[in-house]
Amino acid sequence: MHVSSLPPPAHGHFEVTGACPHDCPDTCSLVTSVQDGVAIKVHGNAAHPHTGGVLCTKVSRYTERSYHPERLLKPLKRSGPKGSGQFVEVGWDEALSDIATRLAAIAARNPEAILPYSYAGTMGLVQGDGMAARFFHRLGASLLDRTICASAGATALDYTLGGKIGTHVEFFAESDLILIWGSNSIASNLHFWRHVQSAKRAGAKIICIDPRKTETAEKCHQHIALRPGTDAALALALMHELIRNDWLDHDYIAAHTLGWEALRARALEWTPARAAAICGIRVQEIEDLARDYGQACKAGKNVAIRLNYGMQRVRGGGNAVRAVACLPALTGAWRKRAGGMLLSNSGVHAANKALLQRPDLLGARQPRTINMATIGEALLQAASPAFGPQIEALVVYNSNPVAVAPDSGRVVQGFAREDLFTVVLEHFQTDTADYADYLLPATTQLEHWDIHTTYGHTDVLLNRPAIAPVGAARSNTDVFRALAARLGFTDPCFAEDDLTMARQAFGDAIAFDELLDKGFATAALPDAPFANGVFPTPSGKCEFFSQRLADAGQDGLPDHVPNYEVPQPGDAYPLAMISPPARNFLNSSFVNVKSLRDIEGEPLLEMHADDAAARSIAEGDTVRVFNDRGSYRCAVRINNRARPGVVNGLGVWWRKLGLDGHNVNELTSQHLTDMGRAPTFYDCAVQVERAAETASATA
Ligand SMILES: Nc1nc2c(c(=O)[nH]1)N[C@H]1C(S)=C(S)[C@@H](COP(=O)(O)OP(=O)(O)OC[C@H]3O[C@@H](n4cnc5c(=O)[nH]c(N)nc54)[C@H](O)[C@@H]3O)O[C@H]1N2
Ligand SMILES: Nc1nc2c(c(=O)[nH]1)N[C@H]1C(S)=C(S)[C@@H](COP(=O)(O)OP(=O)(O)OC[C@H]3O[C@@H](n4cnc5c(=O)[nH]c(N)nc54)[C@H](O)[C@@H]3O)O[C@H]1N2
Ligand code: SF4
Ligand SMILES: [Mo]
Repeated sequence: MHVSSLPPPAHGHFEVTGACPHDCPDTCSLVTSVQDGVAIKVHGNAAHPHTGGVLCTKVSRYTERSYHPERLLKPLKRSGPKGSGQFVEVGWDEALSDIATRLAAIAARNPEAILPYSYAGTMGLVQGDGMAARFFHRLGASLLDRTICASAGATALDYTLGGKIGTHVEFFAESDLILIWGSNSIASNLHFWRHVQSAKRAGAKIICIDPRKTETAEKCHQHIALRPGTDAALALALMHELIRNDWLDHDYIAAHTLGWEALRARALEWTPARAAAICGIRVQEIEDLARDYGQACKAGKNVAIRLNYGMQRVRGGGNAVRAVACLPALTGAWRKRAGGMLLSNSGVHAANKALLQRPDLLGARQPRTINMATIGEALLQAASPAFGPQIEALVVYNSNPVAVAPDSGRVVQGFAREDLFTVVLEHFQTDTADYADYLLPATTQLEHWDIHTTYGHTDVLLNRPAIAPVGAARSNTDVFRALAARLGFTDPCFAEDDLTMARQAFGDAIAFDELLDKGFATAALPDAPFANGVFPTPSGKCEFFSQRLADAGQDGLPDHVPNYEVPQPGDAYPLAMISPPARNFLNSSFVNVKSLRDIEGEPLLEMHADDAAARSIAEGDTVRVFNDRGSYRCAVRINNRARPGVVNGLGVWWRKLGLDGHNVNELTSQHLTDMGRAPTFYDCAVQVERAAETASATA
């Protein structure tokens, strides 16, 4: 294979290595075939062990996305009412000058009235919060608390294990028992699933713990369909059984844990019967799971938990992650490289954020922090001593908050403010882009440099541009560099190019030549991170009891924290709704790629036959899903993917591609998790009825 040097010339055939930019634990190594300056096809890199030459369906269609007929190719300026999505083309110069002038005027009054809003549209360290962070730090803009996805679980891991470190994903192939807990791996972590299949072929038992019977749950030996938000109760009851049957590793507990006696007392309160009633499962299921887990650990087998983020999108999400994270320390499962637990490995490589993002450019200024999870409320707040200035300008990149943030009704109301100046950097005219005053065309991963770490495996990847920017698209870095120049920011960091920034990310910690050569670099790491304890917590132990939590006024031990919205029969909103992602979308990305949208069909609500019958709802009906926050209409699927009392509103559709211009986030709330200030997407009570149209159509 010929790997090109810099961006390949416009003539000839080249294979260019890159990295998948998406917010997915797999972070695949890509190879793009380029013919005469046109990207023909994106493949999985066969030389990269984690990728193994395989991509998911979504990204194997990446050229379809990059050359999409609706790709934004020119800067646009709003020409109609706010939110109308009506724009006229303008030149880059006019757009950048006007944006710079508007931001400068606001900053002269108070830079904290300006808010950047971004997430992981690209996970790249350069096009993510590299140059953008420098720009906003220098400006003194409000800081953004980036909580929308993982901060409950991340905070819980930090309190318990001391960081986002876990079992290496490839060693799951050697495990004898795997619990897939709160994760639809086949849909959202496909390359992990390959290791599970290897383990399964070698005789491992696989158990899935998920309210929804996902495509993953179907392929496991056993599926435990608990109610959403009840994982901590289940984990505590497992501890109860581990203690009662002495399926414990007393040496590991004594040497490497903190708070054992207190946790023991807590767990003994959690009989399987008590937990079963809360989880909505049978006592026997808990006892069997405890026996499988406990006996395998006691017998010295490789027992690993793949935890993912499904369980932490509820009020008690942090406590749930903490409770599960205690299990491998109680049983000594950490002793084995194919044992332990993996939620995230993003703590393995620390990028040099101080150099990339330059928080020192703030000087003595300490801007307020705005939580992205409650952007709806934040945009609707007036100036006050507690809040600070009203948000007057919003610069959105790498995110589609109007579709993905909770409580869309409020989010839309905020974005619709006529007095809000909104700039959106995007590939497409998303729901958020409709509300822009300026909509700027961004480059895709095929068109810019970047460097990536991952939260699934432990390699570092480099992304080379494979083609020239499509149309007049510009990279995020280019736009913020240009704005910095117009605002007169003279620090030399604003002149650095993307390749220089990519080199800065890890300095000497990663061999950059290896990245340039192969597209990925592998670091030498211990096989089993906590085989000998040495947890990066304050005590150096796995902290069952966390003094830091206690000092913050919280329970120092994990406990079951009930959901905000626990529906009861007879309630106005008697069903719990979760809204996990659809397999062929990535959050709201790819919803506009027709071949992928055709696979998903239309926005769907999955419902159990008993719940449907009680509402005279039939397969394929259009239903209205509603609560006090809002409503949306979609088609219903009556199947065993939904357990009784729980409906699954598959996400995250673009609002404007749904039936009535709304999506599932119309119903979700702005309540926050117990730890990490994260959203509670899966803690949501609703009611469902046949939509009027269906009734009249079939009457
Ligand atoms: N195809 C695809 N892949 C993706 C994404 C995508 O949108 N599409 N999103 C990416 C992103 S941003 C992320 S953060 C990761 C997420 O990766 P995962 O955390 O693995 O996410 P999901 O596949 O949503 O799996 C969550 C599962 O949790 C279940 N669940 C919901 N509530 C509960 C609960 O209370 N307890 C338990 N035990 N389970 C619960 C859901 O039914 C769902 O099957 O995936 C990434 N990968
Ligand atoms: N109901 C419900 N809501 C959810 C979730 C759920 O499970 N249920 N999941 C939540 C989770 S886990 C997450 S992570 C969030 C995700 O929310 P977001 O991070 O907003 O993710 P996306 O919806 O994929 O939107 C990313 C946008 O970035 C753009 N983009 C990609 N690359 C670039 C680039 O290089 N430059 C620029 N300027 N733009 C780029 C893409 O075109 C896309 O429109 O959604 C959350 N919302
Ligand atoms: S979305 Fe995930 S599985 Fe698909 S190519 Fe990207 S990293 Fe790989
Ligand atoms: Mo996420």
